[in-house]
Amino acid sequence: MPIPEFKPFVCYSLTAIFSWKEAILKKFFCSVMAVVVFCFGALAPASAATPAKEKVILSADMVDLFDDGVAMLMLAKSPKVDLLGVAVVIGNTWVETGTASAIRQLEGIKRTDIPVMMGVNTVHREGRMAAIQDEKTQFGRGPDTHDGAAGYPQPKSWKDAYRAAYNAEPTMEPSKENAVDFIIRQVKANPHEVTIVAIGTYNNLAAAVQKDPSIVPLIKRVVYMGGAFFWNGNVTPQAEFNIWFDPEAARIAWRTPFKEQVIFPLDACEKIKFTKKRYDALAARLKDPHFQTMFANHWTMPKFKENPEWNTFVWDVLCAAYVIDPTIIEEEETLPVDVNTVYSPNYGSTLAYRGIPPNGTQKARIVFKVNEEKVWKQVNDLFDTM
Ligand SMILES: [Ca+2]
Repeated sequence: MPIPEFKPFVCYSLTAIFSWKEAILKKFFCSVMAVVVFCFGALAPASAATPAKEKVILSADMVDLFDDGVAMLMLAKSPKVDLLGVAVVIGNTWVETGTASAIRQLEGIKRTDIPVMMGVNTVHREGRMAAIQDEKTQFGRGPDTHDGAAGYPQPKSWKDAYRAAYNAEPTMEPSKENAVDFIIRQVKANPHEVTIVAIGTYNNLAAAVQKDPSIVPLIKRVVYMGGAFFWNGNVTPQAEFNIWFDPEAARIAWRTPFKEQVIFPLDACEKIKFTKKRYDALAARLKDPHFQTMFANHWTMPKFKENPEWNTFVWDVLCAAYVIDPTIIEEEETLPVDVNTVYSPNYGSTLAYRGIPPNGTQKARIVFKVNEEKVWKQVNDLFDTM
């Protein structure tokens, strides 16, 4: 195959000083140049075609090295993800506690460049935090007795929470920008590119779309952990914790006409168990004393000591694993979804309609099953780096 004619300026300049005997050499030189240019030309499009990193905002009720914590570390360390920031929200923890936890873990992986924003620290229903204890007697409870932030006093500040939990001084501060304003600003700066991963209560997201509805069509998609559709609840027989803690926030979020909503409910999450065996295997992978100490103080430890057969789940981890590798989903169905906000024993239960949905509901991809092996591989790989 003939090499395409190639006559760059350098070759004509050289011709002037080459003798006729050297013309053959010149021709050879130009041909080599043509091959080099051809090869670089071929390489350039390949490099330009490298998929852009997925821009992600994580809205989480952060905890140490479990659930939200592991999800954040997976996203922060994944070469496929650009974690724009961590928006802390009430739920498992008060925002002060969650902020301390996010900072402690980002310090551990030396990613203090990822901003942490303090977000909504209240729930919609007035007096709810104080009423949760009362609800137990009025409405009953499910197998999971977790009260989250309603189960302990609000810390005076995130720094107090940090010092109390880690007996150390933090090396980074949360951003001065509120989590809600951060979401609005980042979505506008990166239209159609931002995935919001909501794995606490949905208050940050609900507040953002209410404050500035113009961001709704600009959000690429929202990935949630929450709900129990064709499955029992955990904190009540019907309701799952993230929704139950602030059902009104969840209803606002799910009824927002986002381009895409993907929900990982208990229907998917409770098919993957976190056991003592799993804990031990992960503990053995950790090398950094920062995380070894954190994992040794894990909230599951007293539970495992009391009963080695006890197990729990890794809810939020599934959302992070999905963002990193969308092929983990094995079973799903797209249906209109809603949240029951009637203050009753079914407060916070979630509904998916195979019949006629109520006005105002939106469709969501409801995940029923993920590939367990792929999820644990991601978690194992993360722990190997820490
Ligand atoms: Ca969570």
